[in-house]
Amino acid sequence: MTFKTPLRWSDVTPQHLYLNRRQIIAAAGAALLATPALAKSKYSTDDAPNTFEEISGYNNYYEFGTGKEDPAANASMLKTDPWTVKVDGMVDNPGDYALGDLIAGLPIEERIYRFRCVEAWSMIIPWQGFQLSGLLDKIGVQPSAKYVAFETLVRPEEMPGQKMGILEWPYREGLRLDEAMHPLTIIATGLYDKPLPNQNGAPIRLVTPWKYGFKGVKAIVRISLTDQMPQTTWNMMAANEYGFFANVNPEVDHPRWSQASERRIGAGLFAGRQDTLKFNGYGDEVASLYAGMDLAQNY
Ligand SMILES: Nc1nc2c(c(=O)[nH]1)N[C@H]1C(S)=C(S)[C@@H](COP(=O)(O)O)O[C@H]1N2
Ligand SMILES: [Mo]
Repeated sequence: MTFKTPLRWSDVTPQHLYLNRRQIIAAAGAALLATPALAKSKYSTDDAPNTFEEISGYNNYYEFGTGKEDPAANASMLKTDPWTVKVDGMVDNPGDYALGDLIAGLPIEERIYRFRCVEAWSMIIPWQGFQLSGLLDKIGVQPSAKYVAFETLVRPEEMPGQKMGILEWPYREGLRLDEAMHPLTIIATGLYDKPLPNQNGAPIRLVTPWKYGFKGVKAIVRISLTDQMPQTTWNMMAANEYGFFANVNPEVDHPRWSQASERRIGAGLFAGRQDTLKFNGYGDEVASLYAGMDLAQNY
């Protein structure tokens, strides 16, 4: 494919720009663009991604306020360099790691994932990141470990929401070890060929696409291996509404609203709601992790 007329990037919307750029890369090779060619992942969806503006302008990040536009307005004050991550618990190589050392050598891929918030809205997000399993292999998980716990930074001077008692800080999340080792589970370092915006969880955040968005703990400063199911922020806050597993499940409603459908951000006023898919559409990959478990009890 060749272009007869030069494309003017300003003529197209970001979503079209994204698709055109992919076609160009395929046709002409990476030499045309300065963007490093990232490995294509078999785990990516073909759904058209949301725009960068949507993904970085409509966020949940209570450290910066509870409004969807608060994180974009307030998160630029967070200093993400230098960044230290504490690795502790049942690991062979515990320590306080400079982020660069901790993730050195882990292959970064693009993963275009569906994202489903527990509040029944969704997006398609082109993350860049590495498989959490690679990091866990590096730090040496001991045989006794059964869970991974994560904590977000506590720095009220730069995270104004932490001066308010909205949640108990630090924000905490956790995964069972088999969930953490699953190839779909990534730590994101960027999106849309850019470093992760602060409001999306810079410098590193968890992404588990078959689970509700609140599992995706942002600005991670601690990774602990344990043999006990870790406490998680939303479960501590309202155990009857937010369980440990948080698997996307249209058959199990939230006590205050249905989970059967979702609103795709950016789809327009008249687009209508979409049916929510069990495990957010990733059932072929992850359903076997929960064989024999009652998912209405283990929500
Ligand atoms: N530290 C921290 N991580 C967090 C949250 C938060 O408030 N604080 N919100 C969660 C929720 S409810 C969602 S839906 C996702 C939103 O991620 P996004 O803003 O990148 O779309 O982040 C999750 N991670
Ligand atoms: Mo969410």
